Amino acid sequence: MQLQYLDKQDPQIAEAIRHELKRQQNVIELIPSENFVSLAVLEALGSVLTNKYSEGYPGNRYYGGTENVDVVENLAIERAKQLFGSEHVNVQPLSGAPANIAVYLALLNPGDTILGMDLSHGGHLTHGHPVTHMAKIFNFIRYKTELDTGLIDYENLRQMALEHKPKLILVGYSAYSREIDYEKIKNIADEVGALTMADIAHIAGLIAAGVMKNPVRLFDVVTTTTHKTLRGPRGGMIMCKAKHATLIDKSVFPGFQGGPHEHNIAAKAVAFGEALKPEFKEYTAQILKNTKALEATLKNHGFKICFGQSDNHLLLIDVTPKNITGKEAQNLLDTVNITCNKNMIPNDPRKPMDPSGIRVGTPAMTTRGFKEADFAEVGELIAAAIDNKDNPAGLEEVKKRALTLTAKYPLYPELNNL
Ligand code: DSN
Repeated sequence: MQLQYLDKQDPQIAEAIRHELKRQQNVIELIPSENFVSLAVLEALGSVLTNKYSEGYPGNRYYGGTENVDVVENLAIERAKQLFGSEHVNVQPLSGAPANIAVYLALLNPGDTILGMDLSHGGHLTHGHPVTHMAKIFNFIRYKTELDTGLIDYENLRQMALEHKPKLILVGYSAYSREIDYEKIKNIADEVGALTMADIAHIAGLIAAGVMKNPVRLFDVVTTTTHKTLRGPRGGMIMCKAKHATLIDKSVFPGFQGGPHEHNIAAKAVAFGEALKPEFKEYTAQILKNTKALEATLKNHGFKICFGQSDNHLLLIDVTPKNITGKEAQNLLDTVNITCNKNMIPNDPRKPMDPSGIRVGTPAMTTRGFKEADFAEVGELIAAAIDNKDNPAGLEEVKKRALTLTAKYPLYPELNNL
């Protein structure tokens, strides 16, 4: 990897970067929120745009010399509008949590009630988990899924909305694998006079490509990160109806953030440009096929898939019937070059640092070129690793098979041996 300046000036950091490249090349990456950006995105991220301050918005900045960052930010906004069909876009949120917080602070007052999904049912920390600062400011109430169908319990959600009169109803999840009925949520919100917000961080790429339902035209506000299925740099974005534009923009800056990270916004623009191409639709369709292939193999091996099945890019698996915990499974899979994350399952009796489940997803390895047969093999490897958890020779065999798969689809070969 070409790190000519770092090699001379800071060899420790250069070495860590090289090791991370090797790690990414040699593992089957199944964390559903991770992906591999293009070299063009990496180039934009490492550009001189990182040097520039530009508080404000294109055409209306507090600093001089912003003519080039205005071009960059306008391109990011226009491409995002085209991708999602949004009336207004703010590309400045530094990531998903700041995007969500900026929306709450824009549209609500302290003490207002927000109805969001329970974390163990697939929700997200920033949707009002008691450990977050937002839970001290707003009154979060949590709805759940139906355990028998795996679907959101819309009738219960409606009853909760009627009882608690939320100002905002929040959908969008980080471990929930089913499609969302946005129309139903919108109807409930209209019945109680609530605003609607969807956090589509995980499925943004699938929505942009049209392989999952799009809430952007229906909902008041939609937030997302840009680095998951959307395959851009780490970052956030807010889309909203034109009537909320001023409040949202003022909330992001100057309300909550300072200078936008224009190198990152440039990388977002590059990724949005990639997502507008026909190949991206093929990529997202392949993500869905690959998830189904992985799901089928894991079901054949007796794994319990939470919510019944997956309609998107991820699977939440209760591993406890296999006499292993989520933490043990994550650590075991690490030893055979398969990376996933431990995860709470609905109504989990265990604790977050050693829960009952693992969460796996297909976006990253689909980027590398994996097809259904490869993901069927991944399912076999997960099952074989857990079956052989006390058999070092068996685990060694699984690791060899994992390395065969990663070698078949090289990652960033252009960066090797430079
Ligand atoms: N950390 C992200 C995820 O893994 O889902 C969400 O914030």
